Amino acid sequence: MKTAITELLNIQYPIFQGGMAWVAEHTLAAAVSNAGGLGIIASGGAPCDYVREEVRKTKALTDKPFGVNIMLMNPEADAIAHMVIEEGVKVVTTGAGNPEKYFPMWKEAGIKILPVVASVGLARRMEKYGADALIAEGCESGGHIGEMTTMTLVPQVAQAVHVPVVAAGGIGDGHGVAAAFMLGAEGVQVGTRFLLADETQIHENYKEKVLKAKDIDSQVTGRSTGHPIRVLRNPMTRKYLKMEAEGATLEELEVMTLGSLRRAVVEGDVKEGSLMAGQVAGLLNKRQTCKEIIEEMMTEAVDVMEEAAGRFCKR
Ligand code: TUI
Repeated sequence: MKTAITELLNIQYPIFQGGMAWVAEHTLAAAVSNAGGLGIIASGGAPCDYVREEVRKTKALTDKPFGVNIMLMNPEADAIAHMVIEEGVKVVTTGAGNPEKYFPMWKEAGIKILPVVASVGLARRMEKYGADALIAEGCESGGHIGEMTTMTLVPQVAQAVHVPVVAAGGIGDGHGVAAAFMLGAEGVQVGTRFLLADETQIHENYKEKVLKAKDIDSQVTGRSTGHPIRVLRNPMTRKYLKMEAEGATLEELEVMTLGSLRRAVVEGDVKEGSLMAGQVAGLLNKRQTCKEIIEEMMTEAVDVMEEAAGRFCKR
């Protein structure tokens, strides 16, 4: 399939793997890139040296393009922004903030810049500063989210800018891919479905929770802190939301969540850990390789679009 995104990045399929903190490391990113999508290494809150090592390990596993996601609330975001230049990374995505101060040096280095945006305002600003494409992420996503849904955000961003748009949030099968294209996207970013990929190194307990999740099993914690995070409900979210409703301070809430994503991903603590996952988790029911995920989603998307054209468009 050829779209503005496959052309821009020289990849086979217009599917990105989301840069999920603690999850998106070299085995996952390399498997996605080798399967023809765009694998992405996450920085999350990790130190720069850790992310650099992940980049080097990914390079050893694939000669295809891959990206690095810089979570801008990471205290070492500045160092990581320089590291991607030193390591010759070709594609950078950013999240949870405004990356414009890094644009001049990334452009100079020839890096393709794809900020994640959750609003039309930031989308316009990123285009003005020279973003090569935008990832419009709706609040169906797991992890840190904005206010808009994918259904409403993607067409508004696509209409507001001239650069290609990648849709993210709630896309877990070929129907979602087809829908994203209909909304004006030229590509999709998929997170939650890749939690179930054989190549992810997350704890089995986490995968089981995603497999068992139903449609309404995610909740948003932290709205009162200004950093809303979508996670699967568990004893930790119940305690957190109760404290939040009772007016707990930012400090009290932070103490509760500190290290909670690591607890879930690495230790498999599905009771007190933070199980970041999107609303699409209820749709997902099998483990597959990255190659199977990508090929199945693309085949299904093409089938859905052809079938729809035949069914709805007879003149
Ligand atoms: O970044 C994400 N999702 C994430 S990051 C993450 S790691 C984390 N762990 C603990 C606490 C906080 C984060 C887990 N999930 N998605 C991209 C994204 N960016 N979603 C929303 C935004 C966003 C929101 C507001 C981007 C920019 C923005 O405004 C920036 C501005 O200054 O205008």
